[in-house]
Amino acid sequence: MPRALVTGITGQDGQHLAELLHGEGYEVFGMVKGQNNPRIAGVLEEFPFIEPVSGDLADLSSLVKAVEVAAPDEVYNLGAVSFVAYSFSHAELTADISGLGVLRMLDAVRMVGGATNNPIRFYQASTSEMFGEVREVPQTELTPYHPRSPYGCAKVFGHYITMNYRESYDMFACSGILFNHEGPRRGLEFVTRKITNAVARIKLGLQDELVLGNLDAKRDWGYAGDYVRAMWLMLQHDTPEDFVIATGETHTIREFLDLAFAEVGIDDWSPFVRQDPKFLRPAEVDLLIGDASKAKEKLGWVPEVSFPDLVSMMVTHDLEHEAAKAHLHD
Ligand code: NAP
Ligand code: F7E
Repeated sequence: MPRALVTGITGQDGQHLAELLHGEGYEVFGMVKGQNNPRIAGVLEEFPFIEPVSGDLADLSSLVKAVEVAAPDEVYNLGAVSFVAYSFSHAELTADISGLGVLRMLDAVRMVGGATNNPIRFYQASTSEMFGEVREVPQTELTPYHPRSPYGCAKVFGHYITMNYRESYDMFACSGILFNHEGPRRGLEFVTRKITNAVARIKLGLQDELVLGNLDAKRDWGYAGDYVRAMWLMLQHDTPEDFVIATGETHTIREFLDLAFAEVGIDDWSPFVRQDPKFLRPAEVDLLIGDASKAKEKLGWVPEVSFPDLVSMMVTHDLEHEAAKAHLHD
């Protein structure tokens, strides 16, 4: 039975990936940060097959121990400070966890090693935020980086150090440059889930307005379930390479609002949405659109869930979830 260690198991992607790996017959070890992590109990209730191991990306010795305990064939480094807006006010923490944390995880993998005939394979969660102020449209594996946030800067370091360890130590280490991916497990701080949750609550009469920042930014939004499949395929490939994972379509926040409100029968969302400068960022990423041709050609990966189906899936989930919560309080 193959063994995988996943950091960031309590996050959106960690949960999707754990589900996929379990389905593929893996023993799944999930790294859990903190002495009393508030999120892990819920995750273990939904995915009882996950074996929790303690570890923090700020602490190399804890990572070495986690790799020793899990003795993995594959490590997926998904743990990070991942919220771009938060990274501006917590720049040092972001650099430490999302940047140096990658170096620590690579060192832990290198120190523990794995059998010589079966070295540990390493996946790094790189991001389209590295492209930032984009130098070309669409963005590919060869597009230069110009990050626009402390998060983007930390991820550029994580990306290059993964490449450097691959080239220096002959490690099977690769990065997926994933564009935004969403779904019902997305954190409420991110714009898509903030919108679908508010739309559901407005429809149910539980909330009367939705306060947002920049509505004109464009994102290439896919479904998280499709994207974790690409992570796994990268580690099954015969050579370690970096891949862009994207849908090749871009949409504004306004278009997301159109579809989300239409899903509950509201055609004009303007009376419900207010803009507040407090949600604007010191520097914005205006346009992202990825070209995943390499992943299609070499991994056979293509996204399956369309943009309208993704919005519909999230609104439907949040309607059910919010209605169930409201009944509990009746
Ligand atoms: P997420 O939901 O925010 O999850 C982040 C995870 O990181 C959580 O499980 C969190 O654990 C963990 N974490 C935070 N600090 C840690 C630390 N010091 N040590 C160990 N773990 C720590 O993020 P996601 O959306 O699943 O994304 C997964 C990865 O892909 C991240 O690296 C993100 O930057 C990257 N990425 C995401 C997207 C996207 O659109 N979702 C796109 C490109 C790249 P606790 O909160 O339980 O402590
Ligand atoms: O913002 C705008 C905001 O926070 C998207 C992370 O997973 O994807 C994610 O980063 C856009 C931005 O995601 C609000 O200004 C407007 O232009 O949902 P987001 P993100 O910054 O794209 C990348 C690929 C990652 O790697 C990251 O880890 O929406 N926006 N109004 C807003 N955003 C938020 N959060 N809240 C608002 O009220």
